[in-house]
Amino acid sequence: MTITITAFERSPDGGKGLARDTRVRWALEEVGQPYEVRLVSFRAMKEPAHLKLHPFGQIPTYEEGELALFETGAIVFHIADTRPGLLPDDALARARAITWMFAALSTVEPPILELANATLLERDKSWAKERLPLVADRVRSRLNQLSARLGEAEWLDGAFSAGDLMMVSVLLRLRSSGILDEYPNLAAYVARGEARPAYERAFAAQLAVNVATPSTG
Ligand code: GTB
Repeated sequence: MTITITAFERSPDGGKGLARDTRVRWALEEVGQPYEVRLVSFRAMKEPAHLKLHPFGQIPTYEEGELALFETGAIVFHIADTRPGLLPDDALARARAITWMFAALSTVEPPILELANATLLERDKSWAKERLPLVADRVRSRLNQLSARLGEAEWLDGAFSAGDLMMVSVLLRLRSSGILDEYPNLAAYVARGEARPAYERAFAAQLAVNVATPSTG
């Protein structure tokens, strides 16, 4: 059955892989599942046809036969749950890998998004200079804990899993801040993720879209 995901017609990052279709592409590449991509403009995302697929008018979405999904957590979980390669067979190890997916999305990603918003959207506010260090320290507080847990391990819990895929995807958003480099083991962890052939294919595919239709903004 054909799988179709949606992605930005022109990503604001110009193809740095930070838009969230990259993590879905990565999951599909890890399990060897071919997919198609429908590119959508910012305007089309807010129109009824897309809102039927995604109630919040965002990308990515995922369609497979009668199934339509939104939210990258749900999409990556579905891919990992229905194809071998991203979740262990052992029930307990599987539950732990899923826990790391949730941890990435609900504990580590929120302060990182706050930092991105503070840096990109709030920088000209009168209070931005005072707030930014507080927001950055909230990120550091999570990274201190994550770094301590990862230690010198290659991945978060045994073999590479959907939990690592999601955590690396979330941490990648930090790169331009320089904060990731304060944690050599996390920087190396992210680099290991990016070096996976499946990630490289996913990155190249999203870049090709943005090279073909570069952002004018
Ligand atoms: N919780 C949802 C999920 O995980 O699927 C969040 C989806 C989401 O934030 N989608 C964004 C979107 O559609 C694109 S990925 N935004 C348009 C809108 O809301 O109108 C977020 C994103 C966008 C751009 C960059 N960038 O340029 O660096 C990075 C990340």
